[in-house]
Amino acid sequence: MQLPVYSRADLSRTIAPVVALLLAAVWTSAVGREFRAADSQNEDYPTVQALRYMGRMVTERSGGRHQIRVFHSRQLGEEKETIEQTRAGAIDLNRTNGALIGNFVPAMNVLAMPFLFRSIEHLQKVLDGPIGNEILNSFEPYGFVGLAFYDSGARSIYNSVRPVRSIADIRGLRLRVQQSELMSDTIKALGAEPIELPYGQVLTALSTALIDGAENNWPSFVTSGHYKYAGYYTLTEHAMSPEVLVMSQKAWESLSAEDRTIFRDAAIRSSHFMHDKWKDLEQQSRRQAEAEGVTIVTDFDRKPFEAATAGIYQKAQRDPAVAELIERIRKVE
Ligand code: GTR
Repeated sequence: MQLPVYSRADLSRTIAPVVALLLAAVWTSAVGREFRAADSQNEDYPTVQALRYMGRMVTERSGGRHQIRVFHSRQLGEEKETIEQTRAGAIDLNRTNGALIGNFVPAMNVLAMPFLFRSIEHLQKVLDGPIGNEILNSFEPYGFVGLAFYDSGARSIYNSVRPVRSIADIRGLRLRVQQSELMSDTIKALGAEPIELPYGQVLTALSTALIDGAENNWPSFVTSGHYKYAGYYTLTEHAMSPEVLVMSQKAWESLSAEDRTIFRDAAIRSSHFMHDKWKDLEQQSRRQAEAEGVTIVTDFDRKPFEAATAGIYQKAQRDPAVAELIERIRKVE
């Protein structure tokens, strides 16, 4: 048998790319780098603090190799765009709301369904149990890696026109919603006119009466300044979509197995760190809104609100996987 004869040039042509690849692998896992994290909330918001906490932990555990640089207040763009950039690998980490990432990850959209959870405790039980874990593990086919859930409480409707005490009072109000078909459908089902706007445009839209109101949790309502223009807050608690921290596939693939554990672990710890801060801010925000004259409507009949969203379930349940997930969530005691 004749063995092929390689010239020196042939050999270096074959070996050079292999060596380059090996060097790149050693380089990325040993040298480390800065990871860019996006958050649409303001500098001191609990999710932003949690990302910083995670960053400190990652730096410490990686022996100073990796850093997380947190871009808060939509410095990297509005949420919808940052999610797209994360999917493309241009942003490494993104703390986003369930309703927004739900445009890509079907199970996250389920978590944003109206009146799905009986209480925050019910939601927490689902997220902390096997279903939560399965959902976090379902991100990869859509281009993300789910790392941890963060608190977001319940979302309620607020407006500047009148106190909403019954479903009839919502009729005709122009309410801003997140850029999500599900959120638009929900508000439409309740009889209002949904207006999809990025978070960063809501304050101006309220102050110029382009919209009558919006819907959000207590901390967002207050820290964004919306409460100054929309003095009627009704505790509809119609959605409890949690926040979630995702990593881009590209960044994830650049990590060694050991570093992946460091990131995952730090993300989970950061969500625990945030939990207490969240509870405090929720109470504090509600107190502040009340003290500054916001009318809070708590006595109203939720039943007609829930009944009005039945069509959303009919539509979603056409997908058997979604129907099954909804049923499993409802059964969690
Ligand atoms: C907040 C959430 C943000 C953003 C915002 C919104 O509760 O933390 O990520 O989604 O709602 O309404 O746009």
